[in-house]
Amino acid sequence: MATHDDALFKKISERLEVLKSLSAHNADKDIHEEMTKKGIERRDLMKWIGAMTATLALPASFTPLVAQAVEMANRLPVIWLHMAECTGCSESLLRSEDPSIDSIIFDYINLEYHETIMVASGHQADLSLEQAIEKHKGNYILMVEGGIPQGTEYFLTMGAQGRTGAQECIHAAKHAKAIFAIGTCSSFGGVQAAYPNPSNAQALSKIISQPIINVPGCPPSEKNIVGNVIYFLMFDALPRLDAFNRPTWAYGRRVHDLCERRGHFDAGEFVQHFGDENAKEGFCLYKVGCKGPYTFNNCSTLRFNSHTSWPIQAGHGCIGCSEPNFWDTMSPFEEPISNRLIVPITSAFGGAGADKVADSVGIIALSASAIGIAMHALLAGLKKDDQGDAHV
Ligand code: FSX
Ligand code: SF4
Ligand code: F3S
Repeated sequence: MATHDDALFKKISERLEVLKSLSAHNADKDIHEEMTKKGIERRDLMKWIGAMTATLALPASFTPLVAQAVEMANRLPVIWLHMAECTGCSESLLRSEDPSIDSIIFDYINLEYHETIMVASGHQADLSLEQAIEKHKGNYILMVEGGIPQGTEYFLTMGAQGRTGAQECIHAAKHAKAIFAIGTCSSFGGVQAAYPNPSNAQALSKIISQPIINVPGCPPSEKNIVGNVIYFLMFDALPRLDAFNRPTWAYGRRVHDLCERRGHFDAGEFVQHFGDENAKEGFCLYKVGCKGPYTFNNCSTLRFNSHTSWPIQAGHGCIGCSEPNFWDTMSPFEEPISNRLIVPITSAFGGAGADKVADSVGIIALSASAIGIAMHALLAGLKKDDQGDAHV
């Protein structure tokens, strides 16, 4: 093992020792027993842990550390707030009908407050939130789902005291150890913030001033939510982030890079219309609007619903759901960007112009490397301003 890995291994081991000494929520519970109760065999969990180790870009020799972090997930208090959204992020994770390993682990953490699944309501719910904040001051992770209307209070008030969403976020963030914006709405505004954004919905980063880890996707995959929890348990620190504050272990590559239809893209084999012969052959969906070349996410390898499927496998192109402003910049979703008259300049990659070239001189000319070079050049040119917003 290299020296760097040795040092990292030691650091994580020390962190896990500290975790061991902390009091555990439901201390009588054991993650392996919880898995067995839900019909998950030990070897399936070990397989999941091996895959998670690789997903987090850690060497295979770190697998036992990831296993320990999973066992100690009940040491981590989490407060989860709901803002303006469809609750798809929670649903992606909790799927009570057929719980996945990810959802069982999430169930096992110390989820102190989550409005969708808790019994309390009204004053009782307010009290639960206050008690959770007080009890875990400085130690809890705050997860916020949904966009947050700003300056237009009547669009989102919550709880018995009628606090606005923004007030609730500011209040809960004050004593959080780390803050995750779960989903595209919380990370970037999402569907609420789509033009004309009548509720003036904003990203969490516009509401609070602390550092935020964005975990976008509409919804994000359960692996990206749980992976961040595991990462935080092991490192007690923020992961490496990209220009949009997304962890690079999850959002470091484009959907297109590892897409199962990529061979067809390279060979110039495209679905021309939904339902045509090429669709039956599983050809590339670029010409029916796939935005995989412009979208940074790991769905092509991790997939959804316990690795069952993902949008492109199901036959629809990627709509770019983990990118800022995707409702405005990536739509119409079933047309390539080149078919538009105007490319909005607010897009992260707006104006790349690569597709225009593709459609007029033949898609093969738009080779993987051509798009890759364009994307890397644009990303390298992204800067963060004083507010931490990335722009070209
Ligand atoms: Fe829905 Fe979450 Fe989309 Fe938003 O996911 S799946 S609208 S990202 O906040 O509930
Ligand atoms: Fe896959 Fe879309 Fe890229 Fe085609 S354009 S290879 S369907 S990501
Ligand atoms: Fe979203 Fe595209 Fe993945 S639409 S789920 S980023 S394939």
